Amino acid sequence: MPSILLLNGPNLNLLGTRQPEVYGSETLEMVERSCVQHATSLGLDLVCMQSNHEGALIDALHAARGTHDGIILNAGAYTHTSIALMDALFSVALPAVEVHLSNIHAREEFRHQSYISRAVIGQICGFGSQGYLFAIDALARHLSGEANTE
Ligand code: CA2
Repeated sequence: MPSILLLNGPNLNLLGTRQPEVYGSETLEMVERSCVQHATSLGLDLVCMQSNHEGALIDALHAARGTHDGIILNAGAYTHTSIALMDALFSVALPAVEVHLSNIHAREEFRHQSYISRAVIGQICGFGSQGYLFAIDALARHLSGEANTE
């Protein structure tokens, strides 16, 4: 069974506790549960992890090589700053989808830049937690060879 790593970055452990108008009212646990359910329904295994630490996220990406077949990453604010995370994504050479709950392009200027987007097959943003489900669909298609993404 193909396996996907769902990786969430800094502050996303606080989902559902503040700023529901921006990030929704579901907790990370709720989001992860529906992702596992959706992946299972598509015949995929999905493993979830969250960290507030850049190095731990990089370690998780390195460990994904040989363990998982694809990656879904919401790197939180590291999206806009971390060349190290971008390099780690390139180095593992697994298909990855970038997800953001909010539409980062409609927000402050500093959120428009994503280092992560250079290393992924695509970016999904602005659809709240549904974006993770879209990312699972996209990876499922990609892994099955049906998609026309590289
Ligand atoms: O829209 C997204 O998913 C973001 O990756 C979320 C990051 C933000 O820095 C990015 O620009 C866009 C922030 C996550 C903060 O999450 C919280 C959730 C609830 C309460 C407080 C923070």
